[in-house]
Amino acid sequence: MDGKISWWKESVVYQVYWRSFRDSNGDGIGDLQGVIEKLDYIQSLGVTMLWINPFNVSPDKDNGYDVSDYYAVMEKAGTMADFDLLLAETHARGMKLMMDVVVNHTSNEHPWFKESRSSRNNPKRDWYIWHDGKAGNPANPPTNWRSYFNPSCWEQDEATEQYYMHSFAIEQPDLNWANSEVRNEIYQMLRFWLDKGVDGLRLDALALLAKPEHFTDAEDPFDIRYLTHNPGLHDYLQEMNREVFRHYDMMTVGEIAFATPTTGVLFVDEQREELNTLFHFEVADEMPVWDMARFKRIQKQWAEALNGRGFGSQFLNNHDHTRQVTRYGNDKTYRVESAKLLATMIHTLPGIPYIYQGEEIGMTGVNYETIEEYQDIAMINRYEEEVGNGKEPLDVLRSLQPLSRDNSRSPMQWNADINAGFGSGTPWIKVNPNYNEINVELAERDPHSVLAFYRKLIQLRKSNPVMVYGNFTDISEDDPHLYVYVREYEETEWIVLLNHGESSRSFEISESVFGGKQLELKLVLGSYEDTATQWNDGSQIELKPYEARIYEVVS
Ligand code: ISL
Ligand code: CA
Repeated sequence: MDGKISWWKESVVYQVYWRSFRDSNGDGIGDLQGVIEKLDYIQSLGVTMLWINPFNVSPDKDNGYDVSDYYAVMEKAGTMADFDLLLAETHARGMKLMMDVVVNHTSNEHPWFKESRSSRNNPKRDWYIWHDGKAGNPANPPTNWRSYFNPSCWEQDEATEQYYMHSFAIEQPDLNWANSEVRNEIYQMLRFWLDKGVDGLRLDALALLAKPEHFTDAEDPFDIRYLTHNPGLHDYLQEMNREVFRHYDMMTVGEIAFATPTTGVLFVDEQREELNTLFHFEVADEMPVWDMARFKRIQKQWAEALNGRGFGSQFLNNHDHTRQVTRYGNDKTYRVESAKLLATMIHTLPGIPYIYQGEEIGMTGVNYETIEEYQDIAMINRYEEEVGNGKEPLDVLRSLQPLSRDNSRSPMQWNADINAGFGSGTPWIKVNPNYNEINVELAERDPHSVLAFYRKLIQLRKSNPVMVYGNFTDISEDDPHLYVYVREYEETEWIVLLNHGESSRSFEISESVFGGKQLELKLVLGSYEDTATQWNDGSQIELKPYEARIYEVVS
């Protein structure tokens, strides 16, 4: 990897889903003051940047991803003064702050949309995507396209009889990025926040900005890739970079659904001047259960595509997915071990590591008993659609639970007090009943906790550029349980060994990989306590269930 050295590549990002983090005023909803209260804790992890989910004014149909005023803070979150304080206090602790901006769509209550829908010749009509019914018939939606959250991405509007497009909920109409007035409004809004001192932007749903060239039916409406990667997308991003990004010392990460290594590199190639980094979803959206062979293939292909050209990200879940230890580890017998293993992997693979709040104590997914306890619009809409199609309600509930977005949205578990220490009011979403056993307070007292291990991993990154800039070579090939790879930077060579399995396994480090030399390894970090610090006997390395080790090659 011979890309340039940059501060943002050395980031470790902690994602704060503020409404589930800490409720400072007892109304049951987390808020910005709550985040401020916990900044010392966040700083104690060693992370360099916070990603705060959207907090702009919003009717909150999709937890803030439906913005009705980009220039103000929603009441639930607090005030602009709270935000300014959060930013200042974050900076005072030597950390940076990344905002989450939603520019593919607004809320249907945004004044722009209210104007746009008011008449066919309103000056803002063209700010959104309006179409006649199919073949001029107002009774038929323009195409058979689905939205992420509904059976159709079209909603007919009574006032003018036309349909508007919404890639997500009905209350989230898509902006028309082909209109330069829209683009300029968005750039101005981004500058407003960057001028305040925001250090990074996580850009929501970016792959959807450009709309399909032809509004014709899809062969398979369920394969919603047609909503993404349409012509013009890269022109918008290059313009955004020219108009906004390059004028600030900042970091950008684009949420790029359906990016493959081949298409993904186009967003982050340093020569192209679009984004710094991206999230791809070949794991979190597309790999429902752990699949070692598939995961290795994904990592290898991305590492090859990005090598020397651009920089990626590592995460196994965000606020849209089931928690990683539940989905990709074992959240029962091996909760602690598998949480440490996944953490080691995310922090040692190439790319910027993202920690989703609670992951650092090994929080697990939830299983609410009834549909009423779920809050996620994606889950609720899908439930209604399937029950409406005649399926058995309980079967539908059971089938949607494992991947419900609410799995990661239950309140942060601080201690064993009421509501897990989240706040005194009834939480907007139920706490996970396991908070008596899994919480920050307990983890702080245990030197072998998942939390203690995260702190070590994060510290390592700060003093070892090999973790950031090192080349990546998978030396485990198709072993179905063991993942072993080498990172190499300047004079430093590290070997990472991961046993993603529930029985002990051994690995023979073929010396041919290291030019036939007699290997001597020094332990950098191990997830079990009793690991010898040296290895030089030439025999196989035996790994316990879910064990993770990092070695440095000494000679
Ligand atoms: O949630 C997903 C799969 O579980 C994703 O496909 C996700 O819906 C998609 O990546 C877009 O997500 C982002 O934009 C949405 C918002 O609901 C999500 O929370 C956000 O991360 C609409 O703004
Ligand atoms: Ca609150």
